[in-house]
Formats: sequence, structure tokens, C-alpha cells
Amino acid sequence: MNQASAPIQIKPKDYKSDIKPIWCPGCGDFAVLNAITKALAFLELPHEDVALISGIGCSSRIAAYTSVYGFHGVHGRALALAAGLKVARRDLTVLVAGGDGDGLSIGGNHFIHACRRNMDMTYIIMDNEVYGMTKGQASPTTPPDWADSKLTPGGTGIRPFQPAGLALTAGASFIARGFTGDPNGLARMLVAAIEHPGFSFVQALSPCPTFRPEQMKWKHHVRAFEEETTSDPILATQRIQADDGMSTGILYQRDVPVFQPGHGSPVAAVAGFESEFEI
Ligand SMILES: Cc1ncc(C[n+]2csc(CCOP(=O)(O)OP(=O)(O)O)c2C)c(N)n1
Ligand code: SF4
Repeated sequence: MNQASAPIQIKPKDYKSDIKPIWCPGCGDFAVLNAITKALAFLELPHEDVALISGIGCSSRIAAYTSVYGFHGVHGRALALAAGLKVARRDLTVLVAGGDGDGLSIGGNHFIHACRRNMDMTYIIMDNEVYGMTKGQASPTTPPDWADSKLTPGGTGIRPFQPAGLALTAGASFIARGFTGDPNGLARMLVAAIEHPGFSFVQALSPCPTFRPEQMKWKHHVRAFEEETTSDPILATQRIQADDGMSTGILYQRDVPVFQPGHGSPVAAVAGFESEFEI
């Protein structure tokens, strides 16, 4: 093959921006960034065809660290922004990313409705079971007895969400759990998630060594899910409930009609709406 016809090889590093991450040393979010860039390079997606939308939090900084289109949004509203983008630009590959606080506390309502709506996008929650950016408050995935927080001395006493179970109940059509200690496995999972038509949810177990140093032991507990991916929601529910939340793999995948409304003419729509309020 001569040089003129040789395919252009996009490398993972080509998807990184010039902005250097300011995450703490050892933060799991570095591996998520690497997994995303590896997945994009594997799929050879042109930069201008991809958008990464995030909320607010340490993990949500990720939008600034890639060279695809990005929007570092508002706390808990990444999925709403992404839905609007996907309505207007259905041709884009839309990735959405943020923390467990961003996606399951303030953004929890958007999360469940995004699952049932099934628009074609990939949502990555970097789950460190804590609010990292605001210095270590409990999140909806924090274990009830985690006591190293001044705001919740003795622990929250509240049972945490099981994100995969929540996504399944809410109607997500692709559910996976990965671990930042296995960035190649996470990248493969992201390739499958991006290729899946519909709402793909990927929970990335991503340790926060600063506020949850004990999570550095996760590498000893995480293991691959023994069973094959299922499309049966009852079986998936049983497996998720029987698991301790540390098994990784694509837990559930099912073909469900994708929701993709046309955006029509927004100006005409607003004018028609306003006319209803004329006195
Ligand atoms: C409307 C609003 N409420 C609260 C905050 C403060 N705040 C910023 S980040 C954050 C939580 C971050 O935790 P998480 O989403 O889990 O991300 P992490 O920092 O752990 O990656 C909070 C409460 C905010 N920025 N905006
Ligand atoms: S505080 Fe935790 S989540 Fe935030 S950058 Fe540091 S290690 Fe990562």
C-alpha cells in the first residue's frame, strides 16, 4: 500500500487535549480518560463526530481533557444537556460522564428518565462512593457505615443505591460495570456501549485515594462476572442482587426501540406556544 492510500491511524493520545488533568495522584479517573480515548481510537471516530458532556465534580472535569467536542455543564444536569444535544445533532456520538454524586444525587431524576427514554448515548458514572470535589461527603453509593466524614459521624445509616439495579429497573438497555484497575477491559466495554443503539450505562468503579484510601484494596475484590451477558431482565435482576457490586462485565443488553425525536423548528414551536398565552 503506498503512503497516499494508507489509512490514517488515530491514536488514543490524539483524543487528549493539551490541558493536563489536575486529579490527585492515583485517582481512578485517569484510567477512565485513558479508556475513553482508547475506545474512540479503536472505533476511529473523527473528533468532530463526538461530544463529551459532563456535570460538576472531579470526575466531570474529564470533558476538558479530551479533544472531542465537550461541555462541562451544571451539577447533575449532564444528561439533560446531552439529551438536548442529541435531539439537535442525532449524527453525533454522545458520551456523558460524571460522578456518583452528580449522576445519582442531584442528577438522579435525570438518570432514571434517561434510562427509560433510551436515547442513543453512553453514560459513564465514575463511582468512588463519595463526593470528591467537595471534600468527602457521603454520596448515594456510600456504604452506610463509612464513618470518616464530619458530616455523617458514625456513617449515614442509609442503604446505598445499587447503580446497575437502578438502571435496570428504570429501563436501561445496556448495563455494564468496569474497573479502573483494568483500563483495557473498561475500553472494550466502552466500545460495546458506544456501538449499542440506545442508552448505555457504564458504572466505572473508580477509587478516590484522597477521601476513600481504603478503595485502593478494590483491586483485590474486583473480578469478572462469571455469567454471559443476558437480555433477560429477571435473570439480570437476580444476578445483580446476588452480587456484591464488585463483579465486572456487560451485565445486561437488550434491543429496545431508541427514542429520537425530531427537533423541528424551535422558533416556530416557541411562537406557537407563546400565542396560547396571549390575552
Ligand atoms: C447545584 C450545585 N450543588 C452543589 C454543588 C457542589 N458540588 C460540586 S461537585 C459536588 C459533588 C461531586 O461529587 P461526585 O459527583 O461524586 O464527583 P467526584 O468529585 O467524586 O468525582 C457537589 C455537591 C454544585 N457545584 N452545584
Ligand atoms: S479528590 Fe478523589 S475523586 Fe477528586 S481528584 Fe482527588 S482522588 Fe480523584
